[in-house]
Amino acid sequence: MRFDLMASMMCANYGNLEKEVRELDAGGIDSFHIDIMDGRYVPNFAMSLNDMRYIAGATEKPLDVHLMIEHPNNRIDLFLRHLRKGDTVYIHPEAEYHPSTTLLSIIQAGMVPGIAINPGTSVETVMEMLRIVKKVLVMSVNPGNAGQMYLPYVGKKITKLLSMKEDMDFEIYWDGACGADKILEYAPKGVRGFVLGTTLLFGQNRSYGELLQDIRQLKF
Ligand code: S6P
Ligand code: MG
Repeated sequence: MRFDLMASMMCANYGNLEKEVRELDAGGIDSFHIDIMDGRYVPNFAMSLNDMRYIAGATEKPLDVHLMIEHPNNRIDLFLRHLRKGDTVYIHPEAEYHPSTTLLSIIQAGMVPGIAINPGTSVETVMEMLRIVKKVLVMSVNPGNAGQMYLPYVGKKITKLLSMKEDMDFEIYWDGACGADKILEYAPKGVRGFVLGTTLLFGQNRSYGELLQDIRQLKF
């Protein structure tokens, strides 16, 4: 079964970021998930522009940039100029007056446009944007922190999005509290990728290569 695995780099060991990137890369991660926060849209500061630039320069794998910032369009150029064609940029529609304009900037720069949907955000409120984006990142925790509990009511929203994805031409990705149980349940239903943080990948006292191999060999 085909599904992508993304490493949530805010959970990495910043004491040796180069080693972390190298081991994840060699261990078979598909892309690096970069959680950019501004302390306003979410109550936290995680990664920022320099962290993203460093990781972009340390790997040839794609980046998956999750912007949890207010009005991303104001300075989206700062991020886009350091990304490669084919990298993904997610915005939160609630954080922008004109999110479709921001998505257009991402498309024009050659990146893959995405929206991130908070647990409390309904599919109906982002419907038109589903026609523009290629990726939908479903938040199964409230944005801002790693290590939170899964919010089960998100499941119904994923079911709804799964029924729309072919027609509207987007793929669904999972972000938050992703354990093996979630991959076992949702990859066969059509969720295309999973962001891995403290629940399944970081702080486990086993190598990233072994952990990723275990996930790839899950018995569906
Ligand atoms: C949350 C962020 C996520 C987390 C990830 C951590 O604001 O967007 O990408 O870093 O969910 O994973 P876990 O397994 O610690 O919840
Ligand atoms: Mg994220």
